[in-house]
Amino acid sequence: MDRYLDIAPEVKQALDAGKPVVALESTIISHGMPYPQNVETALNVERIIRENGAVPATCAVIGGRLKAGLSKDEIGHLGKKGYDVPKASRRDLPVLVARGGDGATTVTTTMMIAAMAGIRVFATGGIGGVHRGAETTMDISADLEELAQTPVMVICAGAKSILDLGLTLEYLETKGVPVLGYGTEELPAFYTRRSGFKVDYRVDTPEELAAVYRAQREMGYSGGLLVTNPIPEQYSMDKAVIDRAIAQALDEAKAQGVRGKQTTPFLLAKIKDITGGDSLDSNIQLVYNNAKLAAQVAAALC
Ligand code: PSU
Ligand code: MN
Repeated sequence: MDRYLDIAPEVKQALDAGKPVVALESTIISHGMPYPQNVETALNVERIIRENGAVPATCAVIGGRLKAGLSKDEIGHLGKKGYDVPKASRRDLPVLVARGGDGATTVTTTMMIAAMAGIRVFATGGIGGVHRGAETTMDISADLEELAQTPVMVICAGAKSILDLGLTLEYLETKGVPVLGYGTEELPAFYTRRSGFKVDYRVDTPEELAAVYRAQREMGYSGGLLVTNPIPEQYSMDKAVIDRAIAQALDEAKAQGVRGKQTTPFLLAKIKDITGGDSLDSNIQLVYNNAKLAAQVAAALC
């Protein structure tokens, strides 16, 4: 794997010295937010991780190289090119690497790169899951399979209700992925703190999260952990507003026959259009909140 992987010098040094490192994804940069807020947010996330005592490793594919840790210029490049950078899930990596292409890593491929580099904690916004209507479309995010097989702790704000959250939890249960609520018994729904679904366990401290991760490793599990961290109260959105936007986005996706890997980016962009700046602001704040917790957990693991 090392033949294909570049670990940034600062990240490599931290890993060798047993210091805390936090992985970050790049689909959120190229596909999740508009320019220039995407670049600004990505750089702020790195700063927050540093302020909390860890080294950030934003992951991507650049010129066919798997990257754990990007320069400011590389982050700027991914942000400016936006949708022109292909969204890279597990099935895309071999092609991008062979062709020397660029790719924005999803939760799946960021977990893969983190595991190759030896990074244990990864912060993001929301994960993919089982889509509504998956009983006929079979649209289930590769993120769930990756959580089942790759030993990385993913810290997110839950999942958007563009997904079927109940089926997503069922799938994770089948795959043996622990779903932990940080300071909550309820699965957060990204823009809102509540979803009506229970998580498996409530966990209240970074040390406790570190202990669960350690136990999982020491018992020889192959898969990862999902930590769901609710958006801070002051940034959470009105449930009725966001539910209406999601319903409208789902209707438009259906009417336009959107499918496959375009589904999630299409729905995210529509929701952003419908709700205007509000949802973007919430989105940014919940990522900051996850970055901070991830740095604390990474420190607790060291
Ligand atoms: N959900 C969000 N924001 C995101 C994504 C999902 O609320 O940015 C991105 C992540 O990179 C995630 C990917 O890994 O979309 C899932 O895509 P798919 O559903 O096609 O597997
Ligand atoms: Mn899909």
